[in-house]
Amino acid sequence: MLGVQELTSEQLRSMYRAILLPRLIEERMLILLRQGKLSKWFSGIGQEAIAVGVVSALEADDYILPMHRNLGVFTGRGVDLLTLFRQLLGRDGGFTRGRDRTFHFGILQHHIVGMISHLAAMLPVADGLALAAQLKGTRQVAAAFIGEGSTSEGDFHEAANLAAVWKLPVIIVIENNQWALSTPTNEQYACADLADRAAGYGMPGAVVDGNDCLAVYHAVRAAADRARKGHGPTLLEFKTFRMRGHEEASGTDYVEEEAIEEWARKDPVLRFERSLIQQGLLSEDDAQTQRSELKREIEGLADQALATPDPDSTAERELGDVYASPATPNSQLPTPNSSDPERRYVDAISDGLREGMRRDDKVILMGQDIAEYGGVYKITEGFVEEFGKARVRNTPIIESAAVGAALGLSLAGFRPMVEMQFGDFITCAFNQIVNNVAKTKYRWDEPVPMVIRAPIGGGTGAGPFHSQNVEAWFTHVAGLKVVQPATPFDAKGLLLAAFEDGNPVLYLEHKLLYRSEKGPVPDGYYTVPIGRGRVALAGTDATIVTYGVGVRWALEAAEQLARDGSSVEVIDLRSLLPWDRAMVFDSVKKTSKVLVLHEAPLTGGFGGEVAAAIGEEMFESLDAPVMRLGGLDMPVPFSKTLEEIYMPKVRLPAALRDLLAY
Ligand SMILES: Cc1ncc(C[n+]2csc(CCOP(=O)(O)OP(=O)(O)O)c2C)c(N)n1
Repeated sequence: MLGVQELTSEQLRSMYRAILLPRLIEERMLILLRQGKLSKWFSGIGQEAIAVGVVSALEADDYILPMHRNLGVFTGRGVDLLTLFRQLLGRDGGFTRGRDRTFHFGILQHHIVGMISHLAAMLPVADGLALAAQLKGTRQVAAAFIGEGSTSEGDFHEAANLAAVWKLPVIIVIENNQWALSTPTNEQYACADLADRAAGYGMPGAVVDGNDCLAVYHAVRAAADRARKGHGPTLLEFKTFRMRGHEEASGTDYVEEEAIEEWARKDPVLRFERSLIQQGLLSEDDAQTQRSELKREIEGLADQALATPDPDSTAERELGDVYASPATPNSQLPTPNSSDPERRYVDAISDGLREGMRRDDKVILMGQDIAEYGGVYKITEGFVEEFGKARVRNTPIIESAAVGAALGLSLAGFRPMVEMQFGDFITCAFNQIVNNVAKTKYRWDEPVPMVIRAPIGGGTGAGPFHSQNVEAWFTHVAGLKVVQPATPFDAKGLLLAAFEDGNPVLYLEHKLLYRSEKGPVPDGYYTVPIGRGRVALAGTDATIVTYGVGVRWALEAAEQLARDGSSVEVIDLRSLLPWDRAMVFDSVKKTSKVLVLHEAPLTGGFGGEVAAAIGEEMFESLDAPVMRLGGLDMPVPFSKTLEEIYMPKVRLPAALRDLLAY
């Protein structure tokens, strides 16, 4: 065993207690599981040396991102055990109040950021936390746990690469327990050791005995020292063994008995205990007394937790915790003034970003080619000169890790913005957005202020992968807000509102409008409240509810019809999640006829939501069925002539005539 001499006997004895505690808690949990008092358990028995070694080697304010077998991180950081037991048993008073299971939560007070089920999703978050430390100039590091199986996930590679490129103070802690559910390592990866990959990312890597608490301690200590000196990340592969089934119900039939016996002889708790006894730092009696005392304490806590009722709540309370309340609720509705300077839509976005960055130095921009190059649409041109490279950051081509890193930054007090180079590529970040970013506030009550900007839409002859409208993929996701401005005024005001909001806001900007839409945009700071629509044109005979480029088409069509004596009202939703139901319902009450229009394909489009709500709530005001018009249910074609066939614009005049004539 390495380096015993470098730790005081006091430290070694407290490390013994630290490794014993999770083992004994787990043993209790396994009994509760057999008694049917616990629904599921992912055992970390045999792997405790890694969690305990990591916690012991790091400072209390270093971030740790544990996974499903790392009870030792929570106990090691001294989290309240009764709350933890209530959490593990799914009772009221647990860290998530019954909203998520076992270790799926963070406690920022303890600098722990817990997992989501999606494997590897927390690695990019560790990058963001480490970046926050780098930007603030603290000496904190972020250590992220991951199983060897999960190193096959894309997020692992994106995050490792990003950490290396940005020299982030990150420690990647691979727990190689040789099984990923039932899959052995030779069916998971083809390199000899996962630590070999480190060289490919440009960081040091090492294989470490994961059943030796002190070996773990020293390896992590060295990696942390390196990170604190600004030398960047380290990848540590801890060899260990999963002694029990993937989770208790699935068993270990596929594991050879000899392997289990061999690794039982290397049990990290017994090994550490024996070594302390051999060195005279612990007596057999001492060890026995500690075990008995801890067992008694654990039993008492488990009984107390079991006596706690199941979570009790109401729909209102649960819904009320999905979003953070906006920092400064906006009640006034600003409107453009014709004396304001005229700006293009693209310049209004740029202006809004600049205002947002000037107002709050916690706003950090990340995206592909956004720094010196100014972004593919030149929205951030000149930003590096004004704000510096630390705040205007080129990322590698990593949509998922960029969003994950933004989550980490956000948890550490920043207001990040990620620019998707094209909205279509947001699919590569889907998991981070819908599972990690959107669900954090509800699960463990930590707000995630951030903005994701995405240039979307067709009409530019850009083909199936640079023309899509992505809103419906996200308006289904509680925890996100989704906006889509149609005018330069709203483009700036909604962007500033998105930064102010305190929630994750997806800001969709239509590429066709960038340089063709112009209008008055005030200088300085103003916000357009999220969730409020706008009557783009008042009318009496029918309503078109739309957003984005649809507003332009609707206004053109309404103008055409006005010549024939029909008066069409156009509602620009501006915000899709949440959307302005009251404004839409008022308009329907007035006109009794409504058409919902969007560029995205019709089936499953956001218009279906609006149409359904009108049908449910306004049935008695309607003089015609609610009509919907969207793009054809097909990919957006490349050729301009084919793209015109796709676009609903060509079908709009006829649809409106039908509606008016109904
Ligand atoms: C993205 C994703 N795919 C699949 C799963 C299902 N799953 C949960 S744990 C697991 C095995 C993980 O193996 P490993 O990363 O080696 O960690 P270990 O469980 O061995 O600690 C799988 C396949 C998941 N949770 N997330």
